[in-house]
Amino acid sequence: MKKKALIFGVTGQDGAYLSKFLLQKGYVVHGVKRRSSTINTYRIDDIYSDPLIKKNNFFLHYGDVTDSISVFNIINKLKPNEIYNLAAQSHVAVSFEIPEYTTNTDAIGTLRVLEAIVKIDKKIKFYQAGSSEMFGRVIETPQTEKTPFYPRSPYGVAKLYSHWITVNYREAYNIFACNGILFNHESPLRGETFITKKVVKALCKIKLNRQKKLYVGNLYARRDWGHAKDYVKAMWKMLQYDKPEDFVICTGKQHTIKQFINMVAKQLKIQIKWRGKGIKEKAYDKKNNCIIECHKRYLRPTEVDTLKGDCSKAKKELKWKPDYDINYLIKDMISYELNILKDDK
Ligand code: NDP
Ligand code: GDR
Repeated sequence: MKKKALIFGVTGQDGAYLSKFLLQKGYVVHGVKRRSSTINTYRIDDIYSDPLIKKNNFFLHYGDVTDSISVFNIINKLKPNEIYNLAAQSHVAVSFEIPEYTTNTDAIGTLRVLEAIVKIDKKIKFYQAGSSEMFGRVIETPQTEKTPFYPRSPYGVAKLYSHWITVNYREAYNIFACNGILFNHESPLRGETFITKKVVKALCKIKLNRQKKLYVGNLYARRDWGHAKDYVKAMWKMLQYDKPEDFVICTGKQHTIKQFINMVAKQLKIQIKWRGKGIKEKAYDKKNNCIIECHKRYLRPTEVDTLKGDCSKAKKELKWKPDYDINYLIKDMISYELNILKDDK
């Protein structure tokens, strides 16, 4: 019998990579998509045309983690072996604008899934998409599974609730529930408003004279960026481990936003020079045109200044390590973007 997986958040970046990964492992994959007025499945549409994936192994269902009825009914109907809860309002800056919705989805959404598991079948394994944002104003560097949390946004606080409710349901009901504490991971399928995608897309367009300028926020925040392809593998490994535990997943290397921009510019062979300080800092090309500016609209009420993880536990116990470094990540993102721009003249 093939294993059956259910993914909440299947239409997102990680949902797309995880679906493909599980299908290649021989799973039957079910995904939950939200109803929207425009089609929101572009990241997974190619699955249907992949000859390696048999058509009757991938199914989509309408649902929403803010709707207990849909959560219960889908789990009850499918009775999957594994559930991956990737559903979230995942943008940290946006969580300050819609804090109540973010909490309902990112915190109570997890409770709804866990409660359904306990009521329907305690043998269902559960993965919760936790975040390095829970470390927030970091208490120590690098961050491990033992580092105390200090979230700095409604998003981070909501994810922290999900972390602890997952631990609590594991201990109270003896279910196989794991928290991944994943650091930033990116890919060509990253949402358009996250900094890596925003920078890669804009600099590709600037290179081809299709855009003049990019506006960003804080250039000096530091992030530990990995590739989503590596990170979905870690999610799966957590559910195959012999006991349910929580794991930090990261690369252990950090860069500032400014360093990331410089690396993208270098790969695209755009020469840039930085001038000015603080919010007035700007980047100029070799003809002295200003191509990057900072704008206070992209600053957050409270910022997470630095994140750098230590994934020794995952390396030792799950035999997981990242295969891709930041240079490959940037190369992958650039080549995807240039390909789209080539077809989109
Ligand atoms: P995305 O924003 O790309 O995807 C989020 C997914 O959740 C989308 O499929 C979205 O649907 C869905 N979703 C949003 N709200 C609801 C809801 N109310 N009910 C059901 N589904 C909903 O995020 P990523 O793929 O990057 O991340 C996956 C998960 O991992 C998220 O929970 C995120 O918070 C977490 N995470 C991500 C990290 C990263 O660096 N990428 C790091 C650590 C944690 P739609 O397409 O319709 O919007
Ligand atoms: P993050 O990712 O908040 O870490 O959350 P994001 O790419 O949004 O920001 C990273 C850092 O870049 C700074 N920044 C900007 N960010 C955006 N989005 N736009 C800008 O113009 C800009 N300029 C500077 C930010 O201030 C921040 O310091 C991501 C999400 O995927 C979460 O869901 C996930 O949990 C965490 O990563 C780990």
